[in-house]
Amino acid sequence: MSQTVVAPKTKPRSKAQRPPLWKVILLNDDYTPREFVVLVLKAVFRMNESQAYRVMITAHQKGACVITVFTRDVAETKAKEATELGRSKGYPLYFTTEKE
Ligand code: TYC
Repeated sequence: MSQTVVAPKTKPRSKAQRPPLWKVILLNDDYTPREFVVLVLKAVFRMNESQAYRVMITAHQKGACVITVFTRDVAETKAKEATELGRSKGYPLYFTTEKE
């Protein structure tokens, strides 16, 4: 006897279940030392050395680099935390957020 196996319908999750995501963006500046940018990326965004280095060098060369996406609250908190780490050392290091 042959049987037709029907794959379960996978309805896309409704918008209500998928909160909009916000990008956290690293902006380049002329003063913050590269090593310090890498340190902040590792500390705040839990990146390893090579991930952090790649993000830093991309921002350095292109002016900005998307680091990650989070819900709005988390994105804003992380961006603020990272920006404040730079500020605490007197650097103009800046992280911003943008709706995806
Ligand atoms: N441009 C900085 C320098 O040359 C390093 C840097 C890289 C700063 C990325 C910020 O987001 C940044 N020292």
